[in-house]
Order: sequence, then structure tokens, then C-alpha cells
Amino acid sequence: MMNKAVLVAAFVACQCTLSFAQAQTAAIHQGHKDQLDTNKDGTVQRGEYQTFMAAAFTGLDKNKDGRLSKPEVGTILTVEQFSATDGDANGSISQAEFMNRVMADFAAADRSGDGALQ
Ligand SMILES: [Ca+2]
Ligand SMILES: [Ca+2]
Ligand SMILES: [Ca+2]
Repeated sequence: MMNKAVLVAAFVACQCTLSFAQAQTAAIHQGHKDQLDTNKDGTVQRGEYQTFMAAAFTGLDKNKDGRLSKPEVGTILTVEQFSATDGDANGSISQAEFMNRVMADFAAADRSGDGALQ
């Protein structure tokens, strides 16, 4: 579990200049699809993406207070991305805010609208 969390954090961190959706698409192209496609059916379903991103949130939440502070995401999100994700503008990103954002990105990346990314 720890290894997975570290791996996810590293994966997210290396995509720091991209949006979540771009990072996810790039990840698939770069061979990370196996990490997301946990049932190995060749597509990334909404549930698989959701599970992956929930693990990413856990990995990023270094002090385990259930929120992402600016220092915790400092190398991953730009100020603009942080503000866009912090829905209630309270200065930290809750898991709900994080998941709202990444699932919106999933929907944007799912151009065919079938709930899976090929
Ligand atoms: Ca799958
Ligand atoms: Ca935290
Ligand atoms: Ca917030």
C-alpha cells in the first residue's frame, strides 16, 4: 500500500505541468495504463480512475488530515489549478473537491461518453 501511494504521488508529480486530464491521457500513452486498468480489460473505466485518484489523494495528503494544503501539492498544481480545485476557496482541497475535479477531467477526456477511456 505504501509503495502504491508513493508510486501514485510520483506519477502525479511528474505530470506537474499538465492538467489532470492531460496527465491521465499522457499516462496512458506512456504505458501507465496498466496502473489504471486494474481489471485488465484494455480500457480505463470511471471506477478504476476514481480508485486510482482516491489513492493519489491519500498519497499527496502527507500529514493525513484529509485535506491537501498548498505545500502538499506545491510541485503538482499551479496556483490557478489549486484555486480551480478548491471549490469553497477555503485554502485547502478536500477529498470531495479533489474528486469533483478529477472526475470532471475524466468526463472531459471521455470523448465518446461511454464511461471508459480506451
Ligand atoms: Ca479496465
Ligand atoms: Ca493534508
Ligand atoms: Ca476547499
